[in-house]
Amino acid sequence: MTGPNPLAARAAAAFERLYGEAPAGRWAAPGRVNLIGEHTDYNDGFVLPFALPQRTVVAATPVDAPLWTVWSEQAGEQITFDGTDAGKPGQVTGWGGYVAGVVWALLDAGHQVPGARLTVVSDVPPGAGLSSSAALEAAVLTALADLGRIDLPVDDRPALAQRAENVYAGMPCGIMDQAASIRCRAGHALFLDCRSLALEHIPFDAAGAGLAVLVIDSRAPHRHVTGEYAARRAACESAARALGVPALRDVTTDGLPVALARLDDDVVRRRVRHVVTENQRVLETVALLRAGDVPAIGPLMTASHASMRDDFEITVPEVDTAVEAALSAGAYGARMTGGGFGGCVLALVDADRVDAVADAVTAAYADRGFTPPVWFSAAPGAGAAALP
Ligand code: GAF
Repeated sequence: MTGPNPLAARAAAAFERLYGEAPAGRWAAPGRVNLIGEHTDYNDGFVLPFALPQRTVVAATPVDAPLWTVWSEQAGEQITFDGTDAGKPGQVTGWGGYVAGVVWALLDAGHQVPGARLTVVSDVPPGAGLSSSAALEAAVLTALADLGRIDLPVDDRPALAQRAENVYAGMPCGIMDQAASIRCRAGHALFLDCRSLALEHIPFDAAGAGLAVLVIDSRAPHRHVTGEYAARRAACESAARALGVPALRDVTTDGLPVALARLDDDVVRRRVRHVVTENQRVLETVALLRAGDVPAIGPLMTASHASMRDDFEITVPEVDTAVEAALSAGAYGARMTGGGFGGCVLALVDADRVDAVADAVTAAYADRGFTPPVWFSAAPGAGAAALP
């Protein structure tokens, strides 16, 4: 990171105010958007997220006891937990569960975890589907690994943070968000094979192509997100079992008609069709970006949205409206990003049309009586790291 970092300064100032000394260090981890590849991660498939400039900063100092004291600016509260709390998944709830979950996952993997005092400051909006929880997990994990000199290769960190969320916080997510927050690189999207965990940094320079990625927060109230997410995951896993494959990743687009014919339930057929076609769209998007043809990914984004709306059934009227209005206003492509049932829409637009497209979405929202959207344009930022 270059230049002054107001988040880091706030985290350090809060640390001094609360604990009466300067922190030993500061660490940052970003939120993410996913360019394409939704609900493919837990099907052993492909994803293509990039890190946002918005990030979570942790200031921390080790202490000599198995005790963690954590203050969060966004939550406006301080919590404390000990080794017994950290040892019992679900014991610490709310935002603190992501912190305790990381301690639990490190202990469970056999590491010596230092007790610590921490302050957390973030500009990743919570509840907007931009992976604020993964950013918190990644920032805390990076901090504790450094403070405890824990020998934990960066390749192994996303799965550890995912376990914190799956087991401690009880959210059955895939690995995309933690991998994005930990492994992304500035100027690149992260092409991740969620089966082998092989990854490739794909240059993604929308600005260089005269374009921008507009991120529109639909402001839709989240509706039963965890339950619906778990239901989608269960449907995919039962379809894979019915088809006799380890995961839906193993159904190819060529093999899709035969696979669909073997499934009785129309809902399950549509879930499978989404996953199989979405994996293919990720591969095609990566090929276009490798060829330097950024505008050409637009139709794949829009097709991904239609698949999430019609086959996976994870969109809501606010996100569909944002996509339609962005496309009508000239976007090359638009799609919901993240788990669904609210959250954000990405629109690929000419750089000089950002305001016009955002205004068109705002006007469409006003027509339908929705809470006005908020938006920003985003370029790929860096993954988790210690700050100078
Ligand atoms: C959420 C989950 F946390 C990810 O693992 C991923 O499944 C995503 O929804 C959908 O692609 O962000």
